[in-house]
Amino acid sequence: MNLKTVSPKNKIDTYDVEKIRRDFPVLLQKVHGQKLCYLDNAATTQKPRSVIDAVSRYYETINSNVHRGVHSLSEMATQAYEDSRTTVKNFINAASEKEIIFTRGTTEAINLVAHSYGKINLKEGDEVLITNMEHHSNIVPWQLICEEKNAKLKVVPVNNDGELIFEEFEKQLNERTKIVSVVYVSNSLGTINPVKKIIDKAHSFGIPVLLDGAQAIQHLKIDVQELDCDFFAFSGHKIYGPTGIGVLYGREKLLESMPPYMGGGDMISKVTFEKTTYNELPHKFEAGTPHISGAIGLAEALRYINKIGIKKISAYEKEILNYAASSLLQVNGLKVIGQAKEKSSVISFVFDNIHPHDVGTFLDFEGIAVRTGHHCTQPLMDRFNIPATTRASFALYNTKEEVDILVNGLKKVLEVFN
Ligand code: 7TS
Repeated sequence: MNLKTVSPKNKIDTYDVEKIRRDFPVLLQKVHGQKLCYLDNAATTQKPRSVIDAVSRYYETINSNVHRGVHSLSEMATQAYEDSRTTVKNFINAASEKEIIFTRGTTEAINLVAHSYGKINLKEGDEVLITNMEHHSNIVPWQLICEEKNAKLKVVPVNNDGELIFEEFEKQLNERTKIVSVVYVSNSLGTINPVKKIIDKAHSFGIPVLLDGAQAIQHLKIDVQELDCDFFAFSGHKIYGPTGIGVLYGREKLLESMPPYMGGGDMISKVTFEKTTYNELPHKFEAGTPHISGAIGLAEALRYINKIGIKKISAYEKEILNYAASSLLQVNGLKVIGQAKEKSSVISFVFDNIHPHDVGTFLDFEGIAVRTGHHCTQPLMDRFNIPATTRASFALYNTKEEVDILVNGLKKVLEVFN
């Protein structure tokens, strides 16, 4: 990572972070009498006023169930829900709305693929390839289906900087590998994986690739056709949208070949007690009443991002990350876990003699929100021989002043605990 402080002349003039901050009501609050310094964005992001309003407006004006009523409200709700799908499709440049499945989040999206794709494609002796830096939601669903099918879960190791060892990935690919499932950006380390290289290599063996995009969608430009990935999963709440809504992108041909994941209303074409036929994509994978207001809120969040521009956001966040990396060098004894050359928006660190939970609790009294713990990546913590880290994670509204507040907070932690 570039540890240089970015000089003022490199400042992105057109990025008005103060104006952006005013769009987020939560950020105006005080916590323990201190100005809130919210640095837990990898866990969830705050919501702009436009998203909050879009959700309220839905309930105030067109609340109704979708895909069933002939009455006006139902038609309007259906239109708004399906328009949201189109907004998502355009945001990630999918080829068709049929490839956009609304889920509860990344976790449900990965479970859907593991169970549906796995059900028809995995048999005894087959392999599923993941990495040592996966979130539990990209480990456990695969373990469940591998156990059922007597298939093997294989893991690509990471080096001491927290980078995936590409040569090991290449070595582990073989004719038994039935799917590769990889995190795009690590939630614990911030490592950006070389996903294009991974996809191209896997495809040379005819193996499909799922990208866990939970920490990528809000920071990087995503074009699923350019990436050529087969599946891409993300959560709305990590990209300034509501909780309880997420997306599975899947290549149409693959989704067509896969059986339904859940059964219920809306996913059927015709039901008799003898046999049921299923609805077309994407509805085949959306059983039951969906999170209509969530989809509408997510689409509004994507419009908010589009208004600023994801590339501008990326550049600004990189500036903040570099500033944080160099500023944290001032804190005695702080050790950064994860020094990948390509990183995004996350810094995890430890102290030799102070537990991360003590660091997090102390910082909270200073108004600073960070996450402490294993971040649902216990195997990765084991790899670094640590139980937990303190993690600061940045979003489009964070400032260099907030990085300074974090550094000062950590200096106070040292005074108190050492
Ligand atoms: N994958 C990654 C890389 C994640 O960071 C997370 C959530 C998930 C999957 C699961 O997303 P969900 O929306 O379905 O829960 N990560 C975190 C985190 O880092 N702190 O809290 C949640």
